[in-house]
Amino acid sequence: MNPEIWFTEKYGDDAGLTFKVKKILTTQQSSYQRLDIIETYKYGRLMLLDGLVMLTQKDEFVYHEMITAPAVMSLKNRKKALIIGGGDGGSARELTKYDFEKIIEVEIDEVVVENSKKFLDFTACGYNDKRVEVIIGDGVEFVKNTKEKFDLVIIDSTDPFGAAEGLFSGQFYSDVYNILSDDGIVVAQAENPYYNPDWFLKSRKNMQKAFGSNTFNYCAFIPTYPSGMWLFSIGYKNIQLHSYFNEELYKSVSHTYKYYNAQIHKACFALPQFVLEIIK
Ligand code: AG3
Repeated sequence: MNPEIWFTEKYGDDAGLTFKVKKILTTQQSSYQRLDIIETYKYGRLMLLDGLVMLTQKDEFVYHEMITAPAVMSLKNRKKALIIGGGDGGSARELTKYDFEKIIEVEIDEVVVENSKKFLDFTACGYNDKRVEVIIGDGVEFVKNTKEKFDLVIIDSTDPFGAAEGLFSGQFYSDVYNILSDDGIVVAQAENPYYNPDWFLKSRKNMQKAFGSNTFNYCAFIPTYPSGMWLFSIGYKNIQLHSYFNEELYKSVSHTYKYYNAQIHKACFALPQFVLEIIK
């Protein structure tokens, strides 16, 4: 008899999302977290950190396009980009679609980068581009200490506890503000409004402490994250860029998108009433 194996990510004590597992590809304990990469029937390969779904092969395109494209289309300059976290390489892959001169990724956990290269070539292919430099280290420390300026900072973190807790703090966002160029933009994944409205609010409030009314939120639909509705926080150093859309750049890369497009660029900033109530 071949027993069926199912994996469930639990959302608290009484809900969750379950996948039928074809194969467990690797299980490791790093200094920071437990990593599992599994092969599922419906969603292809899945990366879990501490039992939480970080990405699936089938729907990672939504998250990685949406954590990058809306900001990139509003940028004036595309010299240097910084990714904090993002060890699977998906955010780096997206940024290599554009003409950035340099893309630095600061990921705390080498085990995530190494195993992504081994098992998740669909995201780790981002690392093949020569403009991408990976620094294994603490993003909080990097942002505090670097003398460099960046046009774009992407905060591609896990949920806000353990290794990622500092990436949701007010001090961190004010350090990010200081390393942005004059027309710089920051984007952070900001959790979901159903199961973790407090985490979402923390992301928004703390970004607001540094970026004030230049802070906005937008959403995207990612079936394998808790509730399927995912929020992002975005902060502009120069508020005029919130309404700037780089038509020419969009035309040159739009064929590479599977989720993002010009309509989504506008529409994603429209938030449901219950989300507006959370941030009121
Ligand atoms: N980072 C955000 C994942 C958060 C999902 N949370 C959860 N499943 N409880 C994903 C990293 C992809 N580069």
